[in-house]
Amino acid sequence: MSQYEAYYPLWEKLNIDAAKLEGALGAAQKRHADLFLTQADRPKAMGYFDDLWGNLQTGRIAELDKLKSEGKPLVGTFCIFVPEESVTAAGGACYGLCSGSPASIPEAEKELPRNICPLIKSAHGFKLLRVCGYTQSSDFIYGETTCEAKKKTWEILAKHHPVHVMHIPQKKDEKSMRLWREEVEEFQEHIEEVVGRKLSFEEHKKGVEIINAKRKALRRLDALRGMHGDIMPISGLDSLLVMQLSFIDEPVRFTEALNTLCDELEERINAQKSVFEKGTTRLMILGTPFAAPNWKLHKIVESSGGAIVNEESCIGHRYFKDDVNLEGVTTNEELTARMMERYKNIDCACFTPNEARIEKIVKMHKERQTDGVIYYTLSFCHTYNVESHLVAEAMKKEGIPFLAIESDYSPEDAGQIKTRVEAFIESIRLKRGA
Ligand code: BJ8
Repeated sequence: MSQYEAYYPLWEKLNIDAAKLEGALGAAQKRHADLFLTQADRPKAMGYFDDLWGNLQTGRIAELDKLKSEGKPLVGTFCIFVPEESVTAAGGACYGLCSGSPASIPEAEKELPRNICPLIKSAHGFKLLRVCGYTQSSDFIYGETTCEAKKKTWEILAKHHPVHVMHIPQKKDEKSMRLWREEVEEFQEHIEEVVGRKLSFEEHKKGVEIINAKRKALRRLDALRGMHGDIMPISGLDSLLVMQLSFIDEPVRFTEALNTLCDELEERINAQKSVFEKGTTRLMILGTPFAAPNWKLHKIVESSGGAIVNEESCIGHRYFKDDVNLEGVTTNEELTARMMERYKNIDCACFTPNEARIEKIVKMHKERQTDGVIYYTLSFCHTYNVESHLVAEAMKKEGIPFLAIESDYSPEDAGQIKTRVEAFIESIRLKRGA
């Protein structure tokens, strides 16, 4: 008897290809076990996140199904510009869709060109193969116009699933912000259509408070993992898993579990307990998002003498660095304006110009006392790839060691990346005289 048999009726209801999903889950669980469970001296509180990974397409999908049966909205997204606060306000779930696996890419390439970003192809393949419970559960997918690959893929994806598209401007002037605000209001209307009524100010405020609390807990993890010198109480790989799951889990429960983990990390710091040896090279990763199960770079770096102390990425610091300021807010209109203030500070490379990002990277490097940065670009992501030139110039000026890596989801370049990462770490050590 299959361990997933209890979920067959749910998968069938969601039009999931159960045989294919079951095969994929076996591989995903094995990879998680090989990479994560073999790490020495992990925090005990990581158990919650390991279990969550194990329940990703089962228990968590059953929770979403329950929400749906109560008339709550379920919204799948690919970008942190989509206001999850509004979905939370409606009692629904807003989550990142499956998009980090190479296994679904060949299927996607039947409809999409080969030379576009793997994140988009992976997500599209998940839909074609019907093996992502999140995609299948969604009332609609909310896409955005942040890059060429995304905005054209939505037209094709819409043939397979309901899709709305949010127009994200590429500048942050007054005119663009007015358009953006209209797009956010339209998003809120779509949510209200699902619940069949207007959401009150109190509901909206509650939604923002829940997501603010989640971001605060993620900032706490960020500070604990990388701002205590040689004492690094958790690996970058484990931290990445937590951040990836922050886009999937029920936010109140997730925040509680993360704060429990942070309490344990604080105890470890007090006891001077680190999972890395003294003098390990401290690195920050900059660039495009790491959708689960894209763990390749973290694994390579942390098995090559480096420790990753932060990700300047949307699955990382860019997501949790700012809260929505609720001080003195009394109406839904004011609340939306405050949300816009926060969204405006997201320094995605889709904006031009985007100087604030470079200033922020230098500041982050100083705060975390990193030994160098790795600029990570998913293959064919033109905005982040082009912007890497400006970031490299700024790092050179500041004397910060810099390595640029462009990669997709396949394991084929792992050996080559490892060689480059090892050489980078060695050059940093030589410079330090270590
Ligand atoms: S706010 S980084 S989540 S757009 S899909 S742009 S990697 S070519 S994901 Fe993003 Fe929102 Fe910006 Fe963040 Fe490049 Fe690929 Fe496009 Fe991508």
